[in-house]
Amino acid sequence: MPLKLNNSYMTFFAITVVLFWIKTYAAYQIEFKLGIDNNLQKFLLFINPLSSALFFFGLALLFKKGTKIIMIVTHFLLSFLLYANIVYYRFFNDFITVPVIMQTKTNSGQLGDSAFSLMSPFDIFYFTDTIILIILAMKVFNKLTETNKKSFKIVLLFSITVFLFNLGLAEKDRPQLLTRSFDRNYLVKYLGTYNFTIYDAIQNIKSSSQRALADSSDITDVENYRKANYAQPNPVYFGKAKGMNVIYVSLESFQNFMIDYKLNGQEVTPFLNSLAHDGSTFYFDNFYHQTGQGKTSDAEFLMENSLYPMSQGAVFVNKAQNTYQATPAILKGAGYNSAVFHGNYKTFWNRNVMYKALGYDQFFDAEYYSMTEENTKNYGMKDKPYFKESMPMLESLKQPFYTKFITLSNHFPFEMDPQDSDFPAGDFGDTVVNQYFQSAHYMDEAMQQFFNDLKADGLYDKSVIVLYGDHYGISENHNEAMKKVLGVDEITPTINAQLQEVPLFIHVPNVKGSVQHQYGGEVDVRPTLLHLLGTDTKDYMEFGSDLLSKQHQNWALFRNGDFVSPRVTQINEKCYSTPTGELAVDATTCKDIDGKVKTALQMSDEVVYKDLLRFYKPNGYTPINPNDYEYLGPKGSNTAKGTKGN
Ligand code: GP9
Ligand code: MN
Repeated sequence: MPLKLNNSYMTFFAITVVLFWIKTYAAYQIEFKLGIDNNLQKFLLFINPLSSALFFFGLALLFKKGTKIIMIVTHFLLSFLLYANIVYYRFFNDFITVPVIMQTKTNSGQLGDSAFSLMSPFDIFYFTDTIILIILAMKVFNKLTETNKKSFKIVLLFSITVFLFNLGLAEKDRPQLLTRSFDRNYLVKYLGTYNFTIYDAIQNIKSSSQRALADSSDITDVENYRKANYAQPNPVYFGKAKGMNVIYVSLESFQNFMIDYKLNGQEVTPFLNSLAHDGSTFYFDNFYHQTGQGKTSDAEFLMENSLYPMSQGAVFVNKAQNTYQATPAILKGAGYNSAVFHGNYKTFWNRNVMYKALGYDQFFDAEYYSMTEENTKNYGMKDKPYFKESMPMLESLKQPFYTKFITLSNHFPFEMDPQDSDFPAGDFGDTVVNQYFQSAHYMDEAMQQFFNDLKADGLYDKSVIVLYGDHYGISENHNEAMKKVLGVDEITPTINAQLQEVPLFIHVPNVKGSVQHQYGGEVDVRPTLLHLLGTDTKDYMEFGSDLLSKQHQNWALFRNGDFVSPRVTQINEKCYSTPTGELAVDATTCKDIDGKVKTALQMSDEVVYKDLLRFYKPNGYTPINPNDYEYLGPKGSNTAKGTKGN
């Protein structure tokens, strides 16, 4: 007797799952550029639609009646979600998120027209399987009997197993995928479009509930705190860079121990060393990164908002819908035009969304660079071709400009292509540490090249240049090798804290600089810079203090609540003497700073988690509207509406 397949709901269910699975996988291949690097990623891309297909279509098995119709409707809705993502991606090179849907409500008119132009008659392919299912349901599976709940339970169990297997493999390839949530592209690549949508919805619900509970009275405490902690500008430097251009450079993973470090008698970063001692640059040698899981993006956030990043997750990803009063927006009022240059794709760290909230007019991302095999490594452009190709774009900007360059070559695991490094690797028994010297040397040469180009085109004399290491490059996992690098018997808690030092350089034309020993962190750069440009920060909600001010708070906190100061260092609630590294005899010496650190983090978290800046308008500041900005890439118009820069 032939098997009565057409009599089983499970067969109809299996066909639905398989059709949908194949279709989704085909869409991944045809429509999205997900940057698949290895076989594991290929495999994950293939299996990732399965868990959501099993789960969503399995839900229909819960119903005694109308199971087929519910399955088909679910199939149509999920196909529609996929297709919406495809159309959106064709234009924006990005995936739909909850905030995008919210915005669509306000821009629906314009969006309808442009969406239509992105569709093609061949797109019917993305719904053919729905049509096949309808035909099968009517012609073949027309005599189905009842489902039973047991099949639902089995399917659910299967779906969860597949999901956990998928997530486990994804975490193996990309640790902390969900907690750090680097990039939408990555989440889709590893977990699939449907799981990504669920993840995104959960993140948004979490975020908006914190926001919803806040009201305008919550800002009062923060305002009072701010008034009490404001450090007045130093009259010697205030306004010394008025009207000048600003060029920030984020030196990827660059730690301060590298400055003046000699490997077998050879300086690793001779150019940056020369800046540190040239007498015309401020070089801060007790300056600390304060980043959390958002790494580079957290550093950017600190530097341009003078707020602390989040203790978990990246503020760029989770709080990009907040109101900010960031430096590009502030300087817009002083006639500045702003731009970011970065040789990675714009969705990484959700930059294309966050930069709108910060008020960046332009974002030159990977699409503006020749991302050839030869020019790229790891996350994107190698520093030398990156700076070379950036020059004409920088020169095209209307002055005065405020710009940020984010380098990439000195990124973990610091591997170099042989043709890019003539510098010897270290010999410390640890590949990562050994390679760090080579990639830092390459970055140093790239910086020298950039400075030479700036001098050649005259921008050097008209620009304040700020260079900073974004965060550590060598983690505690490499302490064995670091002992040898530093020539110490043990990496004590205080040495470990000192390894969080990153260099900060500020060069102001016609201002004499010098080595500065005051303690500070990334949160302090914004008031320092704004005061140099002649903008008093008194009315801005900042948590840092001007490094050049006489009233500068001489300590730096870490995002986990530890801190460093000239006298004491607190790690894990233990108090150490900074100069000796010994446990402090009298732990109360840490108490005073400890209280300040806890309050600072708590107040800053209030602002960020509850989106309090929406209730506050600094004197003389004109708020910006993130919806006025769009970064469409070289073919589109990468300019803020109404603020055309070039
Ligand atoms: C990626 C780059 C590196 O675009 O900024 O990010 P990181 O991993 O250092 O945060
Ligand atoms: Mn980084």
